[in-house]
Order: sequence, then structure tokens, then C-alpha cells
Amino acid sequence: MHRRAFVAAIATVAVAGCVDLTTGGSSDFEEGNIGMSAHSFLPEEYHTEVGETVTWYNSSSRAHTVTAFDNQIPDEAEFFATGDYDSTDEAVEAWHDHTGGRLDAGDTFSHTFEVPGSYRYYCIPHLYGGMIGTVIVDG
Ligand SMILES: [Cu+2]
Repeated sequence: MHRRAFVAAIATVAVAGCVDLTTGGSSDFEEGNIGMSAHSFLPEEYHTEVGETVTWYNSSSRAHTVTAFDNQIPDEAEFFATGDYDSTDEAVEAWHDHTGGRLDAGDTFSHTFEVPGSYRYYCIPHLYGGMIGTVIVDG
């Protein structure tokens, strides 16, 4: 009885935080590999392999961006950002100009990773809320 009450409480917290505790932290969404809450990527760190395509899915009700830090991806890697901009600066400028690159609720964005290494990316409007993620590509 006590255990049931505890599990129910955890389930409530999980729903409130949009975190699915049942799948162990990767591929939580049918629509994509990495989901989003109001202010974070789910999961914040995602592992994949060279040649694999990763899909982000905006599972929240807010608009977000997926924008690589161009100085925090491997040297040989292709830059990626919603809106298909060529650099972090260009993406930031477009966001401030006309919310360029916005990923609305339910939208998806995909990128294929061809170079092994660590890729840091963020959401432009929620950077100061700590909305930063990492994709680790194993060679
Ligand atoms: Cu965001």
C-alpha cells in the first residue's frame, strides 16, 4: 500500500514534468528521438552512431529552436539548426528578426550525423533557462 502511493506520486511528477520514466532516457517519443519540455530537451544527452539520423520532436506547447553551437561541434562536422542556417550567429539573428527557425508544438527537425564526437546545441529563446542539449556520436 505504501509502495503504491509512492509510485502514484512519482507518476504524477513524471506527467507534470513531461518526463517519461519508463523508457530509460532515450527515444522517449514515437515521433522522434529527442523531445522537449517547456525549458529542456528530453533527454539532455542523447547517444547515437555515425550515419544515424536524429529527430527532435517538439513535445511541448512552446516554440523552441534546435541550434548547434558552431564552436562546440567536431571540426569536420556539418553545422545544424532549425531553419537551415549556416552558423549560430545567423540563426540568432534570424530568431530575433522574425523568430526564424522556430519549431512549433508538434513539429520535428532531423539531422544526420556523419562525424563522431560531441555536439552541443541549444534553444535560442530558452538559453538562459538552461535549454542546452548534447548529442554524442560514436564512431
Ligand atoms: Cu526553447
